[in-house]
Amino acid sequence: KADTNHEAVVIGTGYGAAVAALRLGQRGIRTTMLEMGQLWDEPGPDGKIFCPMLNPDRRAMWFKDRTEAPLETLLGLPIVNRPIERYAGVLDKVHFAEMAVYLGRGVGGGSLVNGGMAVTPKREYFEEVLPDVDADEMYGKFFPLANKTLRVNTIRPAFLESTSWYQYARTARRQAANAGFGTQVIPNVYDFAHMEGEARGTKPKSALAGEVIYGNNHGKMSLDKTYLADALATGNVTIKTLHHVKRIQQHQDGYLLTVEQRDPFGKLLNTKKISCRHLFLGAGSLGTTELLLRARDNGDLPNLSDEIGRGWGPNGNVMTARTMIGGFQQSGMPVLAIDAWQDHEVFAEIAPVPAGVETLASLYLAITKNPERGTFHYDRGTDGITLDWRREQMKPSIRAVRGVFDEMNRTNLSTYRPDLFGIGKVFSDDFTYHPLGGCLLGRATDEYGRVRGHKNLYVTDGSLIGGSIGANPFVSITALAERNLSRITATDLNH
Ligand code: FAE
Repeated sequence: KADTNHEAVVIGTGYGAAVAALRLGQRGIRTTMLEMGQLWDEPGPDGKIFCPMLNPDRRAMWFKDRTEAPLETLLGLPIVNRPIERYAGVLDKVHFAEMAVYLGRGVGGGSLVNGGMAVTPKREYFEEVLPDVDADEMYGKFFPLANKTLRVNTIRPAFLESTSWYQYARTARRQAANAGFGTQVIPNVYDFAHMEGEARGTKPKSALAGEVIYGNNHGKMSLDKTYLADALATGNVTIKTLHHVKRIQQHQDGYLLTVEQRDPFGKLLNTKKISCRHLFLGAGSLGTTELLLRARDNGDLPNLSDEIGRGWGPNGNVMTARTMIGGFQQSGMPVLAIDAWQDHEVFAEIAPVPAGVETLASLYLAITKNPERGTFHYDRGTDGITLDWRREQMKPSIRAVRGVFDEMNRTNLSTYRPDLFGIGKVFSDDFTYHPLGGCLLGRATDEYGRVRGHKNLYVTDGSLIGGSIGANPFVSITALAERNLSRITATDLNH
């Protein structure tokens, strides 16, 4: 029997989902969020919620036999990753044929595992990517609102310039300047007052203990501390965890969901039917696109358009590293980026290698402008999705990255590191942290994320943005969701 009490259901608890839940809750609309991952608020036997970066355990990854950290090797040796028990851990790596995607799993989605870099994209590029969105309104209203609600803050200049924990970033900045490239200080959602306390020894260490991709035990203002806490405080929002939405069907003037509830070891506890009037998809680029493709191709939502699945891209992500003395102390939260967008179409975050030892490496996650796009397809055999994306589609990104880092190496007498991404590989172009697209705004949906072909069905996450945004994406995803929800709550849910 269907659980029919739901006025609105939000699938997922990442950025887009969290905005939807807060704004619906504030309007007095009873809203249920369904999240396949766990709520991360209970300490394990070691007293910590998340596992240590350098000694990971089952909490690290989503049902894997071994950790899959992006730096696979050190000095060419496979010493970074280790066997773990299969469990509903916090970081997932989803493998497609020629591209892999890292994702956060749990209440807060990607905010639990990401670097916290809160970048408002360059207006010119935003207008190029989303020409039908009013940029005045975005830059005047919704970007400031997103930054404020996410509790974005900026490192104190005196701390950045003096602390040993950012020597790696200062050295990379100087070397970028030698090569003629500018850098920028990047705001973050990590609480820098907490970080300064960590450095003084008055606050428990998290960023300064190298924590990031397997979760931060302190300091990080992830969504569970901001948008989702505010949403719950309205009294109208509830979150159900370890609830995986598998199927969406049309049901009267709303939707019927088939949801699998599991325990953290993967055992199926219950298969539920939940019906609702308004359905918001915030399951991320992969999750939302999969649900809609399955519904379209199985005939559950037959009016969905051919646009579903199209326009996907990895935000031009390329990871690379050079030789450099970085210091053995490195904060896990990046605060500087090389901005070579104007001449080279590269925006590269200066990333830490928080190994606790001197690795003689300077690491970068480069975001590049790459016009190539991929397409998702539903595969009836596996009941999953495939991604039509070929390795060679990263060629424009590699060319752009070479334009910056060949010059960095030439002027600073450094070399690429061939021992970090598998032996001999200097550019890691087969994974992304920034999946974008699959249900593009204005194509698969209308200009506000209303899915074309089915009423009361909305997309609110990174799948709306067509493959590239030229900066780390979560501020853009949040601000766009704010814009869309402000319209949708005023017009579609006004009662
Ligand atoms: P997302 O945050 O992925 O949330 C989707 C949620 O839906 C997840 O909690 C899923 O578990 C859940 N879900 C999926 N399918 C289902 C289903 N069928 N049923 C129930 N629940 C489901 O989506 N971005 C930045 O701007 N700055 C950074 O510094 C940064 N660093 C990153 C570092 C790492 C290691 C990673 C992985 C990502 C990073 N990102 C960064 C990217 C950023 O986290 C990402 O763009 C956003 O999290 C995407 O937000 P969405 O709302 O699209």
